[in-house]
Amino acid sequence: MRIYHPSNAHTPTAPITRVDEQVGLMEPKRLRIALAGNANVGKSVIFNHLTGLHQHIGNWPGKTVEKAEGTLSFGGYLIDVIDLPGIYSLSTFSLEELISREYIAVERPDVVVNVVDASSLERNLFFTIQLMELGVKMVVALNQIDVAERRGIHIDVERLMKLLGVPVVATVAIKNIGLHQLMAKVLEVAEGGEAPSPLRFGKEVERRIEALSEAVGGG
Ligand SMILES: Nc1nc2c(ncn2[C@@H]2O[C@H](COP(=O)(O)OP(=O)(O)OP(=O)(O)O)[C@@H](O)[C@H]2O)c(=O)[nH]1
Ligand SMILES: [Mg+2]
Repeated sequence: MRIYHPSNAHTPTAPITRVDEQVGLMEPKRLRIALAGNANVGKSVIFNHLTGLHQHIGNWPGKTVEKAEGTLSFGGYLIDVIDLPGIYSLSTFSLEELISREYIAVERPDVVVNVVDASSLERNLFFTIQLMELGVKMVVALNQIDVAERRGIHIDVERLMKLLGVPVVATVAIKNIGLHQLMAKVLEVAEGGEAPSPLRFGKEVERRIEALSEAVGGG
């Protein structure tokens, strides 16, 4: 098992190519990805690194919440990236949460990049588990590991990945560390990966869930 430490991190050798640097006449394959997660985890920093000047900032239809879309070229794909609004609280249904959930569940992006704050992992994983329940292909960006390390929090990335059954890539977005690896993993998942299996909650809870879904006609 490999414990993550910043000294293991390395700046990517091959830079992420933005659309303006793209060459060749072949029609690129298209992909749609969404950055989703709690507020203040680093989604917009990642979004800016990936898309640079190729951004369009508007509003969600009929809402006052900002909508940021951008494009990047990576690994032969033209990738549309959407920076979803951060989820502030799971106890209240905020506008941001509704927008994010609806986009993921209805628009079904090819891959969801769930950005989590490594220094508040427990709180952040609530949303990760909810995403897993939606059955979308996903990759976890374990961001702000520099902050976690400074607070003495060491995360075993391999173990987390095994426990969740979802790929996890450690990143320090403000230093552009791990973003190349993150995008490589996104492509891997888009091309061949499977959506995560929903978590099993134990016999008793599962039995009750089954009874409830039968009662509401879900079989
Ligand atoms: N130390 C450190 N700071 C980071 C890292 N990533 C982001 N930040 C900082 O965290 C803060 C929040 O980053 P944002 O990208 O705005 O977060 P967000 O997820 O888009 O937040 P919302 O839009 O509110 O949902 C900023 O002050 C960033 O500079 C990181 O890897 N390390
Ligand atoms: Mg943001």
